Amino acid sequence: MTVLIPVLGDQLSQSLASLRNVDSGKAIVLLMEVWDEATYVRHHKKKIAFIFSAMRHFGDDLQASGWRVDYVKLDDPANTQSFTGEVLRAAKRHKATSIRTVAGSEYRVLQAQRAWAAEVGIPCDILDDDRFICSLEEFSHWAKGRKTLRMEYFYREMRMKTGLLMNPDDTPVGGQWNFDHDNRDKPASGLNYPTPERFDPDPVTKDVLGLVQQRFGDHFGDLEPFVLPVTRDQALKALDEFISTSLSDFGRYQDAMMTGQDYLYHSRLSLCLNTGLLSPIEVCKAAAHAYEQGDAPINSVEGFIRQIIGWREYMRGMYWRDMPQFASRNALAAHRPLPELFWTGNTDMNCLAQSIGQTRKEAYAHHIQRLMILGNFALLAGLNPQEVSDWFLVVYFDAFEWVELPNVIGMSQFADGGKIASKPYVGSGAYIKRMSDYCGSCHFDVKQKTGPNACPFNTLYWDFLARHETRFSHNPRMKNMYATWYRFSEERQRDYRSSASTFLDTLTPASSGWAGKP
Ligand code: FAD
Ligand code: DLZ
Ligand code: SF4
Repeated sequence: MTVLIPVLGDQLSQSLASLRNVDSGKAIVLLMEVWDEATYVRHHKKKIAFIFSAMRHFGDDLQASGWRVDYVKLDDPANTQSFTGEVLRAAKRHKATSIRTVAGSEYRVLQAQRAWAAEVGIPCDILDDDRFICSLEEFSHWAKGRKTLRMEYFYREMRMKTGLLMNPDDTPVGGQWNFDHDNRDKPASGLNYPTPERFDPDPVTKDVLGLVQQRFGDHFGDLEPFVLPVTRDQALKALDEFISTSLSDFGRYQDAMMTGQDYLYHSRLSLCLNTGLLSPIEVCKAAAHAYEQGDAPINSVEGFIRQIIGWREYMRGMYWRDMPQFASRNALAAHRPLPELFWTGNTDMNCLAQSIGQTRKEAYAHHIQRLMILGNFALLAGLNPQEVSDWFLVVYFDAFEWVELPNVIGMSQFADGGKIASKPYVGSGAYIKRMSDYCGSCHFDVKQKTGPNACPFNTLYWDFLARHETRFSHNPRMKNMYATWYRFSEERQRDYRSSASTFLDTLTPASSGWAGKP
């Protein structure tokens, strides 16, 4: 009797369901580097390097804990380069009598796993991924019968379920569920921004860097410097460092953007969370502990915990509720091709150039850069949401479809018709000027409303509202915006729209191939 336990690249946790309650003497853990996964979109080089290095270190850790590990490297000549091919081959090699695996986090992968039993000809047990706080069943139960599925109500349930920041009488600590109104400070110069810890590559990572440069050298993004945490110990260090240097100011400056400060007070823990190096509950407990010790204020700790037990869990629930249709939703009928500038960063719009430049360098941008610079621009410009989604899937180190797609198609592009967001996240140049230092060194003038030097966000903003008047003018949360639009003279309205149109004509569509999809 040999049980084969395939562990995927985002399941790198020794407490994974498939590794529990198994006799390790009768099991083989299979880790596989496969071309199919590395190229279903042409991921950022840093992301591939991170995954391979974290997988290789995880394989070593498992072995040190007494597991028999079969690790298939990308350049193994016998590698079939697909999950299914490798499971089939390993099942034969080890004369496996059954397969035990945790459900893939993405729809595409789960479909493949469901076919394994038939293809290999032995039983295949697919276990729920219980690294999440809310099971998919529990999410369906919460969603059942509700007219709208807003995150805020889901989040309160998760607070009660976990007991995080809760008083013994089931009321929220601090007397409120949400402290977001305290979390809108502008960036400030002269602040002592923390410098993220650098994890210098060890020989395992150096090997991977060579491989990635050789095999994926034409993918988007800079491979080096590579200083990401790749082991559980390093991830725990990164968590400690965030809690001690950044958490207390996380809330205040959560929405701020500043040139040269890629991370500000953000945690950068998304890739460790999404790949299993850290668990969401341990991260939230560490933050709650800092609050209890008086080391971080409630607005920061509540805001941080909400992102994880609220947004992160909610996005996963929404993804699985609506897949596979979710991926092709385009409620606003947006068809403009993705412009080349998303790949090159060559644009006179400084906010876009900064955010894309940083993305190329770090495979990271923080939430407001993704939502209110890149996503906002894509939405206002009417870019095709599927092309936008593919771009996001390629460029960020934390991009896995279950979390990327609902954030892009739902939250950012309103392409789900408003299931996730009650109104589109759009803003003019005034918002970007308020929350960043980008406008000061921009070719465009954020104060100009129309004409060739006007900030494109200003003209595109009004053009978007005019384009979608029928859909949004009755939305109670957008009434004030439309009231302003209706106060403009017809001539002014025409000026806005023609300036927007002139700008949109300057966008060159991306040459095909960057994302890697046909
Ligand atoms: P912090 O600001 O420190 O937040 C802490 C943690 O909260 C994050 O690590 C993350 O796990 C969680 N979190 C915060 N916001 C969200 C959210 N909206 N959805 C899910 N989790 C959240 N996140 C991804 O993990 N993968 C993606 O592919 C991804 N794509 C995005 C695309 C768009 C258009 C937008 C608007 C957001 C996207 N996000 C994605 C959510 C969020 O931007 C990132 O999780 C965050 O920027 C990661 O950086 P951080 O770890 O420093 O986060
Ligand atoms: C992202 C990624 C990449 C680039 N390569 C691999 C790989 O070679 N082997 C692997 O097991 N996982 C990889 N991953 C992560 C997977 O895409 C992720 O585990 C699945 O999408 C889960 O649904
Ligand atoms: Fe961006 Fe407009 Fe500011 Fe330039 S002026 S940085 S385009 S918001």
